[in-house]
Formats: sequence, C-alpha cells, structure tokens
Amino acid sequence: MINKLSRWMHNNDNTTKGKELDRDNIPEHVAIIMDGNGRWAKRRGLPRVAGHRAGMKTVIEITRAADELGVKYLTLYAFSTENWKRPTDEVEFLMRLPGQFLMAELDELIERNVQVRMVGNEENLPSYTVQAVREAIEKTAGNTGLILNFALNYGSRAEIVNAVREIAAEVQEGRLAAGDIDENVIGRYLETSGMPDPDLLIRTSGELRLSNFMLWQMAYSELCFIGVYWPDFSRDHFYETILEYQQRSRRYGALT
Ligand code: V07
Repeated sequence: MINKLSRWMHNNDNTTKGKELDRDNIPEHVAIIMDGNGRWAKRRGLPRVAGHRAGMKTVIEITRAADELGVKYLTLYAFSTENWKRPTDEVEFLMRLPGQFLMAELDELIERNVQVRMVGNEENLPSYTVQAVREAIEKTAGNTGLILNFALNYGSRAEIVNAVREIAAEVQEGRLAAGDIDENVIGRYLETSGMPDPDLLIRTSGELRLSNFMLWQMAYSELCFIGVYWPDFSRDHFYETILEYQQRSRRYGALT
C-alpha cells in the first residue's frame, strides 16, 4: 500500500472505480494537446478567448498534479504553427497568455522547483511573448524538479525539416558521414534533444488526431483521447489517463 496513491472518482464509470495509481509506474514524460477551449466557451455563450483564459487555470492545476505525482517532463501544446490562421484578435490574445500565466504562476513554479522550457520557433512570436518566456526559462534554469515544457509556435514537420537541414550541413562540411546518420543522430537535432520521448500523449475534447505534434517522438507513446474540453479537464481526469496508461502493456512492437 505504501506505493499506492488513493484516488477518488466523481463519475459513474465503474470500470476503474476504486483502482489506485501505481506510484512506481508514473509516466516519465506526459505530453498534452490542450484542445476544446473554444468549444467550451461557445457552449457557454462566451467568446472563444474566455475558453483560452479558463484553459490557463487547467494548466496550473495539471502542472501541480504532475509535480505531485512525480512526472519528470510535462509538455503542453500551447500554440501550433497552424494557429496563426485564426482571427488576428484571437492570436493577439493568445500571445499575451504566456506573460499573464507567468505573472500569476512563476512564483509558485519556482517554489515547486519546476524548470520551464520551450520548444518551437521563437521567430514570428511577438517580443513580449518571447521576453516573458525567456525570463521564466532563465529564472528556473537551475531548478531540478518537474520540467514544464511549453510547445509554442511548434510544428513537428518543421522541426524535422530543420533537423534535416542541420544534419545535411554537417555532412556537407565533412563533420558527419551520411552513413552515420541514425535515429540517435536525428533525435539530437530535434528540439527535444536530451528529453526522453513522451510515454503518454493526452488529447482532450474528443478529436482523434496528432495535429503535427511530436510525430518523431511519439513513435511508441501510449495515446489517450478524452472527450472532455480542456477547461473541464481535472486532476481526476489526469489520474484516470495515467491509470489507463498503467493498465496497458507496453511492448514496443517487438514483443507482441
Ligand atoms: C495558452 C491556455 C491553455 C489552453 C490552450 C490554449 C490557450 C499557458 C501558456 C504558456 C505558454 C508559455 C509559457 C507559459 C505559459 C499558454 C498560449 C496559450 C499561447 F512559458 N497557457 N497558454 N500559451 N492557453
């Protein structure tokens, strides 16, 4: 019992009711596509941006939960390269959220020994967004707890294209032989270099797509899709997805 975490449920799903999380099998890296904020707002007759603001509360709550469970890496898809196609006022609002979030939450993150990181392209982001995120990265660089990794202006194919260009340049300059390119080399040129691949991907709101998120890195991830809008995603839903992860056998293809 010492390594079990008691859980409680607020749904009527008897299939997992009463089951406990195994504290010795917490996923090291959890990645989340935080989807459904706009629909959450629409359902309430609110503007889409109200959903984004509500979604920020979920970010801090799930960060706390991940920290308390001992998750080592939490990667959150906050803004994709596709999101630029949204109306300019919505994009403008979204770009202010990193600064607002950090203004409200950075002290707690520091108290929790959380290290903030970012993956994605800083170019095209407004300077106030980059400054806020950079400040948080610098202030938490020495922290040794949960790594809270925001994917901001991130796209997986663009990340792979950049890696291929850099590797090609190394080959061209004679520093690397083409035949020495392997999966480890490619991994080192991705923005997630040094991080383990996600063990668990969660996507909220019921959409069943990866949407250009960490395609290389998710080759073996357990995928968990939940039909709850991100602002409604709770600590209990998070426990539920981790329990689902623990109940699946992870065989990496070879051992089936
Ligand atoms: C954003 C809130 C969560 C739901 C998804 C869309 C809206 C937190 C951040 C953030 C990013 C970087 C950082 C600190 C916080 C954020 C954007 C949107 C663009 F260093 N939430 N959140 N960034 N939403």
